[in-house]
Amino acid sequence: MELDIIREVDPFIAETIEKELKRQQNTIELIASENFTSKAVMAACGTVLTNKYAEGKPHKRFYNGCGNIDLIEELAQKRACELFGMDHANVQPHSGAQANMAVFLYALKPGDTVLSMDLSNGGHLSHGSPVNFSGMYFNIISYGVNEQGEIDYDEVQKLALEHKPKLVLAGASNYSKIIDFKRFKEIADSVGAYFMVDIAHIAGLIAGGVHPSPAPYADFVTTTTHKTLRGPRGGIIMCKEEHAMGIDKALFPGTQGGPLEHIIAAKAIALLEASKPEFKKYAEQIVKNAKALANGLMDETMDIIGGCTENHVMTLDLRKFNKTGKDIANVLEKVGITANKNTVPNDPQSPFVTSGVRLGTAAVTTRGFVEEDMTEVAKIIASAVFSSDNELGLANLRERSSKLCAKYPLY
Ligand code: DSN
Repeated sequence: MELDIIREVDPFIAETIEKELKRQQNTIELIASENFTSKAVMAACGTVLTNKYAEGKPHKRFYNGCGNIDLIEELAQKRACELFGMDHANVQPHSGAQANMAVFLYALKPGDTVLSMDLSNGGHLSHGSPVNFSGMYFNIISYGVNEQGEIDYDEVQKLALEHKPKLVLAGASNYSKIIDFKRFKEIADSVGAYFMVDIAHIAGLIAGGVHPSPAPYADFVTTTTHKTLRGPRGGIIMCKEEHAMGIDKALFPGTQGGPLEHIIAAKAIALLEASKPEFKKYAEQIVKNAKALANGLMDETMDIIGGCTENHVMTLDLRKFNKTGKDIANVLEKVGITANKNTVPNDPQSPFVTSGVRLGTAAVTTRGFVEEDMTEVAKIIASAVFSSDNELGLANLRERSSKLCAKYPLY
């Protein structure tokens, strides 16, 4: 229906969206940061709310005519606070990176020290990478992971005492273990630092009760809404009440302009969905599927960093096969599996090549995949790694992927 409307105006865009729909339907999506929203979430993104300017916050806007917008944004804020147990929520960040930027602007002065996870060890660009504003304007001290893929909390404590950061940041883009927020908070307290947690990857797992919550400990919690939380693309900042006004100002006018109220409506819907008992089952199944995938891969002689996963994500370590993440991610695409190349700890390859592939189970779990399907996915991945030069073999594997996709229709 919507596509027909688009087609009348812009056939190329309509046709390309249709192709993308088919790609998503006929691909096993293992990118750990992607998911498939509900139709209700998606519908909200295409509404008249996109027409409205609403700079400011509910009931304190710079434009008139915001009565309906206020109701929607307030409800989204309330649902975020209730779901994650935080005092205050700002639902306007356009993305996780914008959410993080606003916290940095509020909590730090240029040159202040931040202790955060190194990007190549599983951190995030906006946590202090030299190519991001966070690494350009602040003094970043990084912690990493050991060969088991685990944060060494004693090392984090040591770095904190040595460098006296003003902000300690927990949270990652590629970390497969449960994060000990209590321990991080003790470290932050030991040097009088703020404690910030970026839960972008694990927000849905926290909402579903399968990962501990940082709420009792954190000054600031940032997240994206489109990963395990299964909402529209966007971000949220939550914080303790004492920081609420400063955080709001740091986002607008500090770093953003007009909020995307159509996306905020979609966030409200996703937050409602994430509060339902079905979502708890979904979150549990994400973790079961991740464990089944990791075990399946190891049964096929593949290496997983840390030897297991405790959440939705894992890194396939290709070093012993002398293959690169870049090549294998491309081979996987040929067999109908989408994933992304990713560094392994102490990777000998550059970040553009890498020795690993990151795999996550949030999206396939939304489709309905269960453990036995993940075992088949593991077999397809392993066969693709072993027969990466055999075009006929790859074509057969593509068939097996298509069969799995057909078992769980999407949209
Ligand atoms: N793109 C996100 C991810 O893949 O984890 C990070 O920004």
